[in-house]
Amino acid sequence: MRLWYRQPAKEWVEALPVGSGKLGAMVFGGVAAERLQLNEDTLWAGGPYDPANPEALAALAEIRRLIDAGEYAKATELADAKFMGTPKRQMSYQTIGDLKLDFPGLAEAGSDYVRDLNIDGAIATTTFAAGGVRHVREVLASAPDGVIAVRLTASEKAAITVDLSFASPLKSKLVTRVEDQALVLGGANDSQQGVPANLEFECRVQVRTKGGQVTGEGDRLSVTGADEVLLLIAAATSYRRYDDVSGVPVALNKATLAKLAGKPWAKILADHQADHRSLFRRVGVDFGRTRADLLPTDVRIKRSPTTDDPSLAALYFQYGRYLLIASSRPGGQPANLQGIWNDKTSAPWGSKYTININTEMNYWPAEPTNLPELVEPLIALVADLAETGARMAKVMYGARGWVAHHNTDLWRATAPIDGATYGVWPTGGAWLCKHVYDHYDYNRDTAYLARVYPLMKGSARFFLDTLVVDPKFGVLVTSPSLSPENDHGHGSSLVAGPTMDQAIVRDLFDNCLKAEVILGADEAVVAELKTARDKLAPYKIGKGGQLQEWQEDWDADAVDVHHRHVSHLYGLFPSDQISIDTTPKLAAAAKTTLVTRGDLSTGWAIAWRLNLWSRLGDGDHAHEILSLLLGPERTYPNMFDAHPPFQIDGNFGGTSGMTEMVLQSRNDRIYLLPALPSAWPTGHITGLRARGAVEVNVRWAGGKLTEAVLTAKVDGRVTVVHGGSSLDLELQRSRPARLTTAHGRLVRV
Ligand code: FUC
Repeated sequence: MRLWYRQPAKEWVEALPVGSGKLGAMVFGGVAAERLQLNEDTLWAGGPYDPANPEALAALAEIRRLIDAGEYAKATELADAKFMGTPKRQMSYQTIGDLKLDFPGLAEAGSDYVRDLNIDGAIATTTFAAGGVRHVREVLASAPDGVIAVRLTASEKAAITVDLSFASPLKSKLVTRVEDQALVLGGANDSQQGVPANLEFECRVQVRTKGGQVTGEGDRLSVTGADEVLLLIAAATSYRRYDDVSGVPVALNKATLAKLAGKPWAKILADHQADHRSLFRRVGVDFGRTRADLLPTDVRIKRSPTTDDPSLAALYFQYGRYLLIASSRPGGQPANLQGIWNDKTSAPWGSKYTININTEMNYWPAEPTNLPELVEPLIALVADLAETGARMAKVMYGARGWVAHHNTDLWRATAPIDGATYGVWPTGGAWLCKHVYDHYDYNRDTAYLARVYPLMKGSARFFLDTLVVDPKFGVLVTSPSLSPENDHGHGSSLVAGPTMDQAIVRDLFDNCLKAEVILGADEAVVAELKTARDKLAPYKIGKGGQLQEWQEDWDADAVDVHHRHVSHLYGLFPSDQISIDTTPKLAAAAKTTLVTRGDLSTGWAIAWRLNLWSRLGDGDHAHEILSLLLGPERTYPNMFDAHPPFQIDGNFGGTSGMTEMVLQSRNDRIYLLPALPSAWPTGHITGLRARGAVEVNVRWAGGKLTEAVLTAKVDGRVTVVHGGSSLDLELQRSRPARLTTAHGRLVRV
């Protein structure tokens, strides 16, 4: 459970990430100069803004008419002119900058150098020897204490001399000063796209030493001849909510640090590790071991395409869980496109929330790998979007309920952006609602469902108000929309009723109907939802035997038949509308589509294919795809996923995909080893979770299931499936049911 290296990081994607959910640092592990690149999850460009375009509603009917008339290019032109948000782009997530530690007297390189990230202990450590002195530098990001803590120690007394300074790419109001034993960087965020900068931030580094002297001068703070140095780094912005920037970062940081007065490193470390392990250790994994796991991590990644290294997959699996724990904690922001780690002021795709796949993928592993608390920031984001999106629905569509298109940011912008062929897609919020319901389904807390159901209902209301009848097929469809971000080859990507939309809206209506039953049904709402649901455009199989991406059989006409998005396969995964056992014909069509699309794609797109092939029950093919993800083209030396560039979704999608190989929870059943690859003959995963609040341990040997243990949090019935055999179980709360196989059939022992 360790990433380790024999040399310091040169590039950012070699540095090691630590995170408290709110604060993040990338640790480079330099000897003479250490660099900690810092992030705080609310430091984004801009300020509260409303991107709703008042001209949009007047253009809506004409855009729809052009689509119905097959004038897709003209519809796109009009949408680009009248239907996009103002501004047409959203705000970027921004870095605080670097805290630099310069060690005068130390050479570039030390001997016996090792740096590592222990993902079970959630701590990054750099050790080396220089001039007969052994140096140890440890960095952690503590959620309970709300700081990044750095400890510098040495084998000799008075051996630590270090100069601290900041380097930030932010320009506005930037001031570094020394205040008592602290180095303080204050400033403001950037304005972007004409949205004024409206956030202040502060980063405050409190220095504690044993022995030695601390002196401050100008924008540097120096420690000379100390036995030990402890840095406590707090950071905050004035962000309180998407519409409230009245926070006082100086006061917040001072309060955070005041609480830590007198708290020794040992206690900070112990509290941090207890907190991290209470989440991390819920799941144990073993896919087998080879000698390859003795090598440094960067070497393993490089060799992985040609070396049998199953424990690299296990490390990647757990690293995904580590990254979610480090980037998504209750009360903070959800994990964005780069989790919380970003060294730029204008990041690739703004390091935002891309909600036409990427943000959802981030959260695919959360429930199944037993980290349900970490979904809270995502649900809080949906609650915000239900507010900003209600205005968008009204202004742009004249509709009730709420809508979010393909991206959002810290300010919860919900307008179509970037260009009509990307942004005119009204189903982003509805997809997020699947996560809102799934959180109930995995945890079965009715009070929670009662609290969040209005969010789902509001999203459904938008579609009840805006679905239109397709003049050719007579079914209910979204329009205007698109199948993310694929050009159908008939002039644009704009269209009515792309398959994905129908599937997402079908899930939304179905989940609302389930919630209605659980919470005490409102018959009028139920009737309305049912009527609309049954009129939604159905799945279609095209002339090539493929699952159609659009209402028309256009798949072969698409501009890029190998397109990275596989949006129309949403029904196979993450949804379970299509499966090899319940809808075998549609599953076969989905397979034909997947074969045409091909395996090699961007990082997250490979990860999606991994999940899809697992759902098709083809473990060996899933494993081949996993090898593509783990190889050096799609995994950086620090194991961050390479789109390229870095995008964290592939990490999370990878963890989810491996879970799907071992356990699937779908169609009211629990599938054990549904896609076990022959490359992993013996292994286990313990502590996974299935729908219905059931914890599941799965063990196998010689490619065969040896034991499964199911422990439910609530009483209930489950059906467990393995190979060709199934078993109905009555589970009692907290009383484990132990299963094994006899003559190839599942039995309870
Ligand atoms: C979607 C994808 C891109 C990229 C971006 C962040 O637009 O199509 O590949 O992942 O999100």
